[in-house]
Amino acid sequence: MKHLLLATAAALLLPKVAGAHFLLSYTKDTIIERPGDVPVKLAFWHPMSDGTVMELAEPLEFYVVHRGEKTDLKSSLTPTVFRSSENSAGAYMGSVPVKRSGDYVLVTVPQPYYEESEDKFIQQITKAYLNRSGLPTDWDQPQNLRTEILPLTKPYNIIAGSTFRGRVMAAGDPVAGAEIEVEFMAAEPDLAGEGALAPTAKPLPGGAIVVISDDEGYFDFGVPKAGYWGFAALDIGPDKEFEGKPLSQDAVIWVRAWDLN
Ligand SMILES: [Cu+2]
Repeated sequence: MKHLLLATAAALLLPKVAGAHFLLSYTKDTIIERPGDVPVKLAFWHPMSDGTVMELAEPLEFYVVHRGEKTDLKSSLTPTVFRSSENSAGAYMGSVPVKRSGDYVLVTVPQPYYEESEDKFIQQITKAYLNRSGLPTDWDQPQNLRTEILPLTKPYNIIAGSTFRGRVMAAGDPVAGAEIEVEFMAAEPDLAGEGALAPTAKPLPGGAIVVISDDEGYFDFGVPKAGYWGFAALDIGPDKEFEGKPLSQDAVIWVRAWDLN
């Protein structure tokens, strides 16, 4: 989405701009073979189109949960820049220590971002998952966030061609009829540099890919291709206002699909 160009159209025609922006919590891999510090890039971007990057302020919270235990990672954050095909903006590099076997659930709670073209704030509370040694420990547990997508499919090793199933939650309750935008991370960030690698897919015609949750908050999506897929349930969190303006509090989850070779 080119937010500024769309501003007029949005104001005149659309009740809600279908902006496929995603807060990335990106690691090169989800399966961590060797113990050590795994680099993480945080950037607020339109990853399917390698589009506009939004300025990311220092997150309010950045932590990992492993075997139910929370470890604050904010001290690992250092500011950096992220460059897309359209612009560049502030981003962060962090690091997560992966030692013992099991799941590592990465949680980022960003500061609300002011979207000028819509005169509102956006806060994407984001989860991503790592695993070491194949031992499942935490992935199926809620993290008790203001809003989140609870995975019902193990999120770090989905078979390309199968489905991802999730449940949309806000303040601990399922959310019926939630609008969930789906996006393929067509271009992956270059962790050593400030840009992205060459895109491996183009955005679909017809705008954002959207799924709606059912009466009990469940949704599923057929994952057609290996790589990272993001799901963002929009404007469903319990916090609806920030600094006197509307707040879209979104739940984002990143999952990783693999080809069955
Ligand atoms: Cu957008």
